[in-house]
Amino acid sequence: MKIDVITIFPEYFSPLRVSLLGKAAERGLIEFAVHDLRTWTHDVHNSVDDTPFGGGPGMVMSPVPWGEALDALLGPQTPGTRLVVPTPAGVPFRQETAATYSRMAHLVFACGRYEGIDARVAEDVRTRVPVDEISVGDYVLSGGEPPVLVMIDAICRLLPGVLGNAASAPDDSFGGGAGPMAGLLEGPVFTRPRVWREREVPAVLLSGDHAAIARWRRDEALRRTAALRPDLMAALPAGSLDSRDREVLHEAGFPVPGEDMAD
Ligand code: JEH
Repeated sequence: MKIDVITIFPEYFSPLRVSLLGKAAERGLIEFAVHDLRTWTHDVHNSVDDTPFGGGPGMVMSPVPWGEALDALLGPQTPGTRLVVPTPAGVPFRQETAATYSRMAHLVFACGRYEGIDARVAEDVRTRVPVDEISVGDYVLSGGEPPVLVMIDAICRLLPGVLGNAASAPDDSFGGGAGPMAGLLEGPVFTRPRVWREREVPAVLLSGDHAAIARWRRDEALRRTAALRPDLMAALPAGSLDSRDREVLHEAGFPVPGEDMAD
C-alpha cells in the first residue's frame, strides 16, 4: 500500500518511522511519503492561508496550493485510490473504515490547519477520485495531523504481515463481525508474576480449562461493556446474548437487552 500525506508540518509524521509501522515500511509492506504543502506555493512568503469569505474568525487554507498538490499526487483517475480529509465536520472514523481503507492500493491524506481547507478542493477532486471527509471523534483538534496518525495506525496494523501475530487483529475490541467477542470491549489481561503486590491473577486463567477461560473472558467483557459503553450494548445484534450472558448482566445490576427491570 502507498500512503501520501500532505501537511505544512512534515516533522509531525516522524512517528511513522518508529515501531510497528516503521518496521512495516522498512520491510516494504507500506510506502509512506510525507509532502510539505509549501512545495506547491509560488509567492515569496509560501502562503497557504487567506481570510474567510463572508467573515468570521481565523483563516482558511487556500485552494491554490492544495489543487496543485493533489493534481501532482492523485493523477487523473486511478482505481484503488482515495483522498481522505480529516475535519471536525466529517463522518465518524470506525474500525470498519480502517478495514475498508486497508484494502486500498493508494491513500492520500490532506491535513488541514486553521479553520480548514477551502471547500472547493474536495468538490474538485471528487470529480476524479473518491473523497472522504472523516472525523476521528467529537472533540476539536488544531489540525488534521493527529487524526491522520491515528487513522494510519488503525489501517496499517490490519495489513497482512504488519502485526507480528497474524491472528491478533480480528480478536481486538471492535474486532468486528466474527468471533465470540464481536461488539464487546476486551476484559482485563494479566502476565507474570502470578502474585504481584499481593494481587493474584484470577485462578481460572491458571486452570488450563480453555472453555472456562473463554467463558470468564466473555463475562468480563460483558460487565465492562455494560458499565462503560451502553451504546455498544444497545448495538449488539438481537439474539447475540446467551442465557449465561443475561445472567452475568443481571447479577451485575445492568439492564439486559429485551428484558424489563423487575427482579
Ligand atoms: C480539526 C482537521 C483542520 C478547529 C475548529 C474548527 C467545531 C463546534 N475529530 C476532529 N476534531 N478536530 C479535527 C478532527 C478530525 N478529524 C480537525 C482541524 C482540521 C481536523 C483544521 N482544524 C482545526 C479546526 C471550527 N470549529 C469546529 N465547531 C460547533 C464543535 C466550532 C467550529 C475548524 C477547524
